[in-house]
Amino acid sequence: MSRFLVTGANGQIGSELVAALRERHGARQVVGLDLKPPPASNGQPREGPFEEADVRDRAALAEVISAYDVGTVYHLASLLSATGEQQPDRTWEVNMGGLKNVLDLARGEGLRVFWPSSIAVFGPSTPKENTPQQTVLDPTTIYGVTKRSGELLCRYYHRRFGVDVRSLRYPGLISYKTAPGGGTTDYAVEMLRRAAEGEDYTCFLDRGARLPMMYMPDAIGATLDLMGAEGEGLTVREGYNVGAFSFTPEELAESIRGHVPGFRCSYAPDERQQIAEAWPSSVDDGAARRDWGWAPAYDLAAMTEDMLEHLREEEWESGSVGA
Ligand code: NAD
Ligand code: AKB
Repeated sequence: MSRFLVTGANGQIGSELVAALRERHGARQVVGLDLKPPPASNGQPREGPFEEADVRDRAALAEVISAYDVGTVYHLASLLSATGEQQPDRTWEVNMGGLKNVLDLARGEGLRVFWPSSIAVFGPSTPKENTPQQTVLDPTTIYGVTKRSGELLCRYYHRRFGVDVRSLRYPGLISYKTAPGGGTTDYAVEMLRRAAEGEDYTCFLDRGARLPMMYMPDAIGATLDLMGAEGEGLTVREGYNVGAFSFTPEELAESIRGHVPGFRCSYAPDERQQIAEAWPSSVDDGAARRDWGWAPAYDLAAMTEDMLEHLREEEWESGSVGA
């Protein structure tokens, strides 16, 4: 069986996707790739193969794909929305250069590709509530520009060269295993972590900034389900809208107080508030539900409970609570 390659393997999603794929297919079948070796603590089985490479380096990617007989690439390596605004040139080079390299190699080698898009493709003129699959796309960040451009490139490579490339517009993802890497939605993970540590939190978004969010087990499930679906049934090759639940920072703080009664959150919005204001509050994911059976398992209450339970376990294991 040909192998799976996950780029950006050390990241918030990559670390959990590598573990899930290794669980399904065996550790040797899944190759992680990132700029640096994975930290010991990120949950990836240590025995699986890992390659240090930059996705901007097409020759290095080609060598890894050939050496491991890779048949499917999960191409996650990217800079995110907040980091992207600090480094727009690098964001274009990594996000677009990396994707173009992967798609060109896929075209030559007949590889299957998963590439994540984002709610960052939407902008101020997009309908905010229940945002349709097909709508105005006017991103305001360089990250959003690379996601929309990437969507069009994926659709083009599928139509023109027959590349089997599939994509999801992930909302903000919430997880406890690996810290998020420089996004606007990262506040949610930060808030939950501080609450689990018994501390207050100052939020960098305003109390009313409502954004679509999803718990990581649903995101991993959606990714694997989309890649397991029959290709004929897929009507969207740019990036399926996938929704789970939406909340404001104030609503998340309230949900946390159901488990941590004294928890206090204050608000000091910074430049990330502007990014959040351009994104939708909720998305219409009817196409994903119809085409490949998308249905999330977690809502805000279930996510909050599960996150706090795991984060508190971590605290006890590290000895920082009750020490
Ligand atoms: P992350 O920042 O946690 O991880 C990205 C990984 O890519 C990092 O480990 C980083 O070292 C690696 N990387 C960066 N530049 C690289 C390069 N030149 N070569 C090789 N590796 C490189 O990001 P994430 O949250 O895991 O996101 C993964 C993908 O999912 C990205 O495409 C992101 O846009 C998308 N996405 C994420 C979210 C979310 O909430 N996490 C939401 C929407 C879309
Ligand atoms: C970010 O905030 O940049 C990401 C995303 C929604 O793409 N979490």
